[in-house]
Amino acid sequence: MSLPILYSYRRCPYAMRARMALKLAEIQVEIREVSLKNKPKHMLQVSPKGTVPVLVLPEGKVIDESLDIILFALQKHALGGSLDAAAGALIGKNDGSFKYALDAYKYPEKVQGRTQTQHRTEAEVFLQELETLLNHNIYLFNAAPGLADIAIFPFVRPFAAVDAAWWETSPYPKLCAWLKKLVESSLFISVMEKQPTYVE
Ligand SMILES: N[C@@H](CCC(=O)N[C@@H](CS)C(=O)NCC(=O)O)C(=O)O
Repeated sequence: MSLPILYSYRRCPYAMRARMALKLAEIQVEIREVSLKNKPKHMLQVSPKGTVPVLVLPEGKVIDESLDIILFALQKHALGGSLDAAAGALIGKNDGSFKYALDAYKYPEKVQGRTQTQHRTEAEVFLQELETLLNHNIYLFNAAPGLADIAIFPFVRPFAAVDAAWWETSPYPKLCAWLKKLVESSLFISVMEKQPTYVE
């Protein structure tokens, strides 16, 4: 039987969280590493919006939003917790205001009228919320990594990398430790293995 196909891009945080959820749920997939500048025709045929990740199931069903791929994986495996209201709200903030602030902090020249530090300060509202949660648990909602951790940390990782010296001395020590643990986890390391670019 043919495997589901996952169109993916190694460095995309949305694709990272989809790959991690599928791996945790032990769902085997054929990963097709795409070039974002030259996307495979089949991928664009099944999902014309042209973003990764895209999961194509053997019966033809297409799931082209990373959170929907996580939910699909969740049906097969508990992934350390359900997508309850609290996790859903936190992921919503991550994908909304935090992602916006992350992009602006990374590329401040693209946003007029604000300094890089102002963008960072905006992002810190979310960082503070994560730090507060981590005062209660080692991971966001639990003692083990769960859905929210997987969905959010691929975005905190590039945030930390913008100014590593600031990050390491920032007032978020629990968050720094959380990020380090997740980045060093065998799960993350395994989904970051390099793949040759898929040629149709
Ligand atoms: N809401 C989508 C966002 C996915 C997304 O924006 N992926 C980026 C890469 S990180 C992408 O494919 N961009 C299209 C492009 O760069 O052409 C999801 O969660 O799957």
